[in-house]
Amino acid sequence: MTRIFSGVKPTGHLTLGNYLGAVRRWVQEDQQRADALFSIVDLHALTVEHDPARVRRLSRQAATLLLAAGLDPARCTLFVQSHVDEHARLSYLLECTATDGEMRRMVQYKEKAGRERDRGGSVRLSLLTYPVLMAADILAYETDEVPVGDDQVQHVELTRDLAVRFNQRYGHTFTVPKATHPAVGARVMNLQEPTSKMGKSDDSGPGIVYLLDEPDVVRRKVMRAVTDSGRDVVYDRDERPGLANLLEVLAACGGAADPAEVAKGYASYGALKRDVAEAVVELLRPLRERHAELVADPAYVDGVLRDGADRARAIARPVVDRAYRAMGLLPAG
Ligand code: AQP
Repeated sequence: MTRIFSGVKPTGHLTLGNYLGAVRRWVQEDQQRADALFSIVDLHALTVEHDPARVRRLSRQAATLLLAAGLDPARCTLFVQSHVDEHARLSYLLECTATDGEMRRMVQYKEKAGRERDRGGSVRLSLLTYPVLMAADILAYETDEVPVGDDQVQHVELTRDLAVRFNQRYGHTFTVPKATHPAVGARVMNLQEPTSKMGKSDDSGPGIVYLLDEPDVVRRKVMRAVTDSGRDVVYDRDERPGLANLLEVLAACGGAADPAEVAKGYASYGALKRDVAEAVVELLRPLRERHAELVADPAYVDGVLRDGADRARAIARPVVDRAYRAMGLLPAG
């Protein structure tokens, strides 16, 4: 059976981008057809300035939201990354497989390190090495497929390179995974800055639709989305990124329709925005309702995470032990 691994970082409240780019497909497709593991990758949230209490809170909230979105513990494995030591164990071996040049080429590193430095802050070493930890997340589970948004494709490519290199050098140890991504919704853009990704750790609240936003807040954010001075509704990602983003969101909310086709149904920006707002509100309504129920039952969520970590550990331990032996580390007696 195909093995799938994917994760979400507790760096902020989950967004519409996370849902359309990743979570919806985890729920509707991946957990139905494959042996799927989904992780709250909390170690990755420590690569930038963080508040410990907030990371803890966001980890629990992400788990609750993923269950509310429809992840079913009977069909998939949901767990917190730091509950399974194998991720950190394998990460070190992969640091001994990767080169520093490879790490410095990662686009996310360059962007985030640049932002940190512009703010006058220091750059944590883990920001440079985190793609290796991500590779460990994936390789520890003999993963075949990694469903991700466009922003993570480069990291999955790195993971493939590391797996191939390790296998060639030390003998076949890892499955070489591949990235898969949704046709529409692969990159939802910030409503206020439509050339930037809608990222949950950004500060620009009005441009980000959070899954737990009240319906009126969603409507306000969509109605105020930045577009352009044109009048006709046409799909052009390069020249009219704000409008294109709205069309893509509407297409993604309705399934897999082509945004250029969606554009043909509109004569004004106002009508389009109103429909986008209502489509997003309706998309999120059941999720918000289920989330409210689950919040009232934290013991259930804890139990799911405990069982998930047990299952994840049982898969990862033998794979990582094998990698230790392959690299020449003496097994404990
Ligand atoms: N805007 C997006 N459009 C489509 N897919 C997206 N994803 C994230 N944002 C979008 C996908 O959601 C999954 C989990 O994402 P993540 O937690 O790794 O990243 P994030 O939400 O982008 O969080 P940050 O902290 O704001 O990320 P940075 O700052 O690292 O960009 C992934 O499959 C991701 O592709």
